[in-house]
Amino acid sequence: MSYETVRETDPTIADALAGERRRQNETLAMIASENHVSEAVLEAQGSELTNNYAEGYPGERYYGGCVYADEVESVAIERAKELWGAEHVNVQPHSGTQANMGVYLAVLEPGDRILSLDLTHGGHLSHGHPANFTGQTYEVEQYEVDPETGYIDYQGLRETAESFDPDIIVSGYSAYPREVEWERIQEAAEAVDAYHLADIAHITGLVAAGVHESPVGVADFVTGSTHKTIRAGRGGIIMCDEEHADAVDSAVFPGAQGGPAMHNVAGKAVGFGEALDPTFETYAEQTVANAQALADGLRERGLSLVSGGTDNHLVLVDLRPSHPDTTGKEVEAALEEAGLVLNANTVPGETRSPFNPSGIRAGTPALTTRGFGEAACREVADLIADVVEAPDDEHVIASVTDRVDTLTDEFRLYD
Ligand code: DSN
Repeated sequence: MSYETVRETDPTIADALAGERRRQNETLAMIASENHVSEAVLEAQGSELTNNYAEGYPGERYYGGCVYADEVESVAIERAKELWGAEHVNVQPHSGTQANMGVYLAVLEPGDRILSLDLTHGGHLSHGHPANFTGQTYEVEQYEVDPETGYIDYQGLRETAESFDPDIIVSGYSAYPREVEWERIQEAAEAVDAYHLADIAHITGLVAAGVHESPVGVADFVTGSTHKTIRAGRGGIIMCDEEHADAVDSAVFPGAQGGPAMHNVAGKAVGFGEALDPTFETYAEQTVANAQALADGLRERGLSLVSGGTDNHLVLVDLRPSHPDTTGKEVEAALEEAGLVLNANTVPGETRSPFNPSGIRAGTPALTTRGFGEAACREVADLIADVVEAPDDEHVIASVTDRVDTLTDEFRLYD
């Protein structure tokens, strides 16, 4: 895509758009929740569907002029059903949080009880954090990871469920590097007659490709986002059985949202189509292999990983054992200076603040899209370790910057 037309009318924004393209091309995106979509998805997202008001669902809109919106949304739904094997899919949520909101509105009343993983242990704001509508609308209790292993404490979850008696148990996480045992959480939910929402926002693509066990058909509701390990552009998605279809659809529209962002739904349709190609499975497998290579490299350099490694697309480094005086924010800033973009993250048993926590989170979905394999990810592990060891050393930052430049030249992104 070129920004020539924007440049004619709005040079300020054209400069910012070109700058962002350059930034993505010339740095390595290792934020575990980010990826790079194809030019086809970008084009669909920039289409005239942004002008269309399609309140309602295909064939049942509140406005005229929805003939192509109907076609696009129906195709997105059918492709999603094929990818994840769900009976019912809603592709309208604007984000993963909006998808979760749709589920809560569908089955909870204000004051009902949510049991979810603590944010500092890998959970998400929309699972009941006090600063989020969920923490303000519902009563929330949290489970944790086992402090020794870093794995979900399934037994603790079960015991908390029995004492707290939740209306819904939320599984699926934002900073959890291990495979999730959906069945065990489902058993806990059934034991206390609660719904089970599996939020697979981070691993939507891994699940679609069969690289991570699927909660579809296990949990009552599965939500996801469409821009992390699947490259379908920014947005959310809800999957459920037919019995919950009407409640979910009404909760999304008119319950939580107005008109759908049909240009984004078009991006989802195109991205889902790309994910149905057999090459997507190879991409997902490589994403996990790359995360494991990254984990191996970091461990070999003496860094401590929550849970000791990874089964998915991300690693979570706890800086405290190896570098007790270095914070996640310092490392994030030094790495960004060198062209490696990831985020500071809380770790289980966090002793600092969420804004300046003790860990860093790194993911491989975007690197894998660029064509990285395990050897390049091992090299990135070395670069991260170099910076962690000397975040204030300008010679180290300069040397890492040179090596990042070589990698971005070798693994090219957008033209
Ligand atoms: N903020 C996203 C993440 O980085 O995990 C989740 O919504």
